[in-house]
Amino acid sequence: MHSIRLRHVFRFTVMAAVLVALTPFAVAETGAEAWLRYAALDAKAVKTYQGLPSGVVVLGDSPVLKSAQGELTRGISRMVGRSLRIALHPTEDAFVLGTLDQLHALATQLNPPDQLIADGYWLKSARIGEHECLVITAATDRGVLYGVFALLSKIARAENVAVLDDLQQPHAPLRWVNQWDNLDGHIERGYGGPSIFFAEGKVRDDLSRAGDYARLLASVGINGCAINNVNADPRVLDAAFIGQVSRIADVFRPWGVQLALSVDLSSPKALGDLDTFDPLDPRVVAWWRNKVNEIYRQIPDFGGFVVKADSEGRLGPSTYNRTQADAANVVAHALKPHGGVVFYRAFVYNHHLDWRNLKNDRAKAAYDIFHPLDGAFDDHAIVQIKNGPIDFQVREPVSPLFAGLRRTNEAIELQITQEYTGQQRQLCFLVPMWKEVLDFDMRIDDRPTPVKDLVAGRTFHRPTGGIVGVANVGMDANWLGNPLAMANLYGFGRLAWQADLSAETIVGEWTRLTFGNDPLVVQTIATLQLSSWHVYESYTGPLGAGTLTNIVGNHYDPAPESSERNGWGQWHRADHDGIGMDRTVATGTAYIAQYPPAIQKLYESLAACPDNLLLFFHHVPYTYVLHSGKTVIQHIYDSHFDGAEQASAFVSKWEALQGHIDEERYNEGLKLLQYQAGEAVIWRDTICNWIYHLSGLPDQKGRVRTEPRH
Ligand code: GCV
Repeated sequence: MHSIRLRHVFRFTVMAAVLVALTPFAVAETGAEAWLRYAALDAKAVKTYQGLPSGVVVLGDSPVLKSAQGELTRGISRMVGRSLRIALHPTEDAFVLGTLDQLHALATQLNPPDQLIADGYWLKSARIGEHECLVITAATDRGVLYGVFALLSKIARAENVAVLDDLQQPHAPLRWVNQWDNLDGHIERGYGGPSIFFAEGKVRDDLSRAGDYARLLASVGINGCAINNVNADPRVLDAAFIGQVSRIADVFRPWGVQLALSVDLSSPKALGDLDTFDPLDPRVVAWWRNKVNEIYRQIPDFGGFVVKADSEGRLGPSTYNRTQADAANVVAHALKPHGGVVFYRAFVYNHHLDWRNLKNDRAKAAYDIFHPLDGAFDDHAIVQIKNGPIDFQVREPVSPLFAGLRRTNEAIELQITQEYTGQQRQLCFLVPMWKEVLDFDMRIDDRPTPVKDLVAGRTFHRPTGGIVGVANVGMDANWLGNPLAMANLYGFGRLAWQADLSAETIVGEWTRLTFGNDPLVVQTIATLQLSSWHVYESYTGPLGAGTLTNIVGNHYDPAPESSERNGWGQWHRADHDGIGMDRTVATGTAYIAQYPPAIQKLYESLAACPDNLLLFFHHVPYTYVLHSGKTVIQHIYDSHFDGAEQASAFVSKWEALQGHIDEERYNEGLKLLQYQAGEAVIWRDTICNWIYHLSGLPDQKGRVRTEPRH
C-alpha cells in the first residue's frame, strides 16, 4: 500500500517536472511581483554565475540589514538555484553586507570612496583574508539594501558581475511617492483598485500588501511614502488613528521607507481642539508641536507631512491673511527637532477665475504666489511643484517656479497614476516626458541650470530637495491595473535615483526584469513603450492645446468644450477663427514673463516657439503654418488620424509576443491594446468633428465628415 502511494507520488512528481520543463511559463503571472520576479535564469546564464560566492555575511542585525540578507538569499536561490550559507565571518567566498563602519574592522584593505553619501552604495569585489568576496556597503543600512537590489537586478538582466567596483549615489536626497488614498479605501485618481492601506475608515488589518509595496519602492531607491490623499481628512491626526498608522510604519521600516501623512492645515480647528488654525497664533504653534511630538513617540522614523492648502476648496492661510510660508513654517518648525520635513504643495490657485477676462491665467498662480516668498521658508519645508503650470496634461511647458526659487528647497511632483494620460487603460509610458522636464535647461543667469539639478537642491546648494511621484497603486494584483503601466512606477524611481538615465535604458531594464531577456520581447515592448506617449498625445492633445478631456467629469473621455466657460482655467480658447491661449507678454496674459530671459525669448516669439507647445503659448488662426509646413488645422486632423493608426498598430506589434511571454500577461496586454485602438478612434472622430464644425475648414484628405451636425 505504502509503496503504491510512493510510486504514485513519484510518477506525479516526474509528470509535473516534465510539464514545468515543457512550459516555459509554468508559474501563473499575476503581475504582483512586478520587476522583482527573480525568474530562474537559463542554464547558460546560470553557468556564468558559477563563480558567485557561496556564503553571505551580514555585519549587523537591523531590520533593514535583515531585509537585505533575505532579499539576497531569495534572489540568488530563485535565479541561480543556489542556497547561500549564512556565516558571521567570511569563512568561505561570501557576499559581505554591512555599512562602512561595520566593515571597518573586517576589511581595512578596502579603500572605500570618500564621496559615499547617505543612501548611496558601493559594490566591490574584494579579497578578504583567503576569500573572494563581493562587498555590498554603504554609509547607511538603507544604502546596503539598495546595493543588494542593484546587484540582483544586474543578475536578473544577465549582466557580468564577476569583478565589480560600482559606486552609485542618488540624484535627489528625497525620493518620495504620494498616495491619494482616502480613509474609506477609495483612491482619488487611482485606477488599480482600492487602497492597500485603508478600508472603511480604518487602517486595514492585513497590511501584507503595504509591506510588499515598500519592498517594491525600496528596490528602486524610493525612501518615503505619504499614504493618504492630499485632500486630507483631518481624522488622520486623531490620537487613535496615529496608533493605527504606526502599524503601516512598522511594515515600511524593514525596507527603509519612511512613512508620511498628508495633513489638513485646518486640523487644529477641524479636530475640535482650538477655535482657530491661524499659523501665527501661539496656540496653533503649540498644537502642531504637540501633535508632531505625539506622532514621533509612536513612529520614531516618521518622515513628515504633505500639505495642500488654499487649493480647490481646501482651507489655507489665506483665511487669516497669512502667507503660504507662514503655513509651511508652523508645520516645519514642529517637525524640525525630529528631522522631519513638510512638502508644501505649490498647487495653489483660484478655481473661480473669470473666463471672460482674456488676461486671467491659472498657469500664473504658483509663481505669482510663491516667488515673492523665496527665502521665507524654513529649511525643513520643501515647496512641491507640479511639473507643469496647469495639471499633469499630456504636454505642458515646465513650471517657471522651478527657476523662481533660489533660497527655498524645492521638489518636483510627477504623476505616475495616469489621470489625464489614459488612466492605465491606455498605454502611455511617461518617462520620456519626465526626461524632457528634468533635462529642461532653465538658463538661470544664462548658465546651464537643468530642472533636475534645481529640484535636487544642487544648483543653489540647498540643504535638501526632492523628486516626488503620485503613484496611487491599489489592491489589484498587478498594482496599477495594467501590467505595462508599472514601467512608469519603475521609471519614476530610477529617474529619481539617477536622473541622467535615458528612457531607453530604463525601459530596457524594466522589460528584462518584468518579462525576461528574450531579445524579441525586450525589443518589442521597449518600442511600444517608447512611442506610447507621443501616440497618446497625437490623438488626445497635439500642439500643446491643453486638455481636451472631460475636465468636469472623469478626466478621460474627449469633451473639448468642458474646459471652456468655467472658472477652472484649463482653457484652450478654441473659437471660429483660431485656437490656443495667448500667454505672451506683448498681447496675452504675460505668463511667459515668469521664465528667465532666454526661455522667454524662446516662447514669446511665434517663430521660435516649438510646434508642440504652440497652442499653450499662442492663439493662432487655424490657417497658421507650423514649422513643419502644415497648417494648424491640417496638423490636428493628420495627427489624430496618425495617432489612431499607430494605436491600432500596437495590437499587431503585441501579437508578435504570443508564446514568447506568459499567457496571462499576454492576454491582458492584448485586451488593453485592442481597447486602446478603439478609444483612439473615438478620440480621433470626436476631436476632428468638433474642430471641423468650429472652424469650417475641411480636412484636405477628405477623412472628416463635412455635413452639418444634427
Ligand atoms: C488630489 C487635480 C486632480 C485632483 C487632485 C488635484 C491635486 O485637480 O484632478 O484629483 O486632488 O489635482 O493635485 O491636488
